[in-house]
Amino acid sequence: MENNQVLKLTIQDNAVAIIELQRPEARNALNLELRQALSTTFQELSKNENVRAIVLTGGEKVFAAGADIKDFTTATTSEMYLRHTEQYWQSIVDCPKPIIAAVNGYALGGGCELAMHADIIIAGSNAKFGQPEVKLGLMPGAGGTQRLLRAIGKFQTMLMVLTGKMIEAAEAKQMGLVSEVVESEQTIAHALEIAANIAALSPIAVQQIKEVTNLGQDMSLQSALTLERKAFQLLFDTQDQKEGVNAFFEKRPANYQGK
Ligand code: DAK
Repeated sequence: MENNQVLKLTIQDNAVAIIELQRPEARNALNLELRQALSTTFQELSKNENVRAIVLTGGEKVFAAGADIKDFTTATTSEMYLRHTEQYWQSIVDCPKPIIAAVNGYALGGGCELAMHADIIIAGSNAKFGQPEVKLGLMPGAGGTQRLLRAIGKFQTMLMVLTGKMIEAAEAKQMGLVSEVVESEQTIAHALEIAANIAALSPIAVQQIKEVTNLGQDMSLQSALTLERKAFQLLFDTQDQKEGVNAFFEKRPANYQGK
């Protein structure tokens, strides 16, 4: 377990890592320190062979209330540009391992954008999603307009980003913004269960599936289908693929080594 002031990292024996944001006094607002810590942690976990799936959570009460608004009070355009905060988000985008967001309470602005960097979103029934930047005379800046658009379509996106309206968990599920809604006390446990299931599968297959699914949504269908087929073929050169097929016929659980 690794602790710094704004984030707690736990790596379990089952190859599941848990990242918990820890700025409760500011509703887990993403200040520079927290963004840097997230970035470094995702870089470390990407390389750590003992980690096969990652759960990202803000804990029981709040996921994240967005960027730290204190960082915006006097900032000028050139200061904002020179902060290059996109580099911190990029470490999450580049993480090849599956990320499961466990969202309780508010996921607003950069918090909603952070959740959308995950591959699976488990929401507690108390979760609330929103992009309220417009109410601050701003707009989403870490993918809010574009990731929402791809997840829920133009008209639901426009309603959220133009009004700053908050969406409850059940509605978010209906829209396609979350994968599953569970009782709030169960959010983290359920995300951990899904992560454990994925961590027991072949990490090479899992990572190929993540990569192809994410890349494919911005490609033409024909190119994406070709990418998918090539990745499928590539898996035949892995020991895990042979192990998976043999285990099926031998009626035993597969033991995937990631080779
Ligand atoms: N920043 C800083 N402090 C925050 C905060 C935030 N986003 N959200 C809450 N806090 C602080 C409050 O100021 C308060 O501090 P004290 O007064 O106790 O010192 C404490 O947390 C508790 O907040 P509340 O008293 O307001 O708590 P409630 O439970 O009543 O309400 C709330 C919770 C989350 C509904 C409310 O605090 C709220 O509306 N917060 C602001 C939400 C918001 O507007 N978020 C969007 C921020 S803009 C970019 C990347 C990302 C972004 C931009 C650019 N680049 C890569 C370029 C992202 C932008 C944003 O997210």
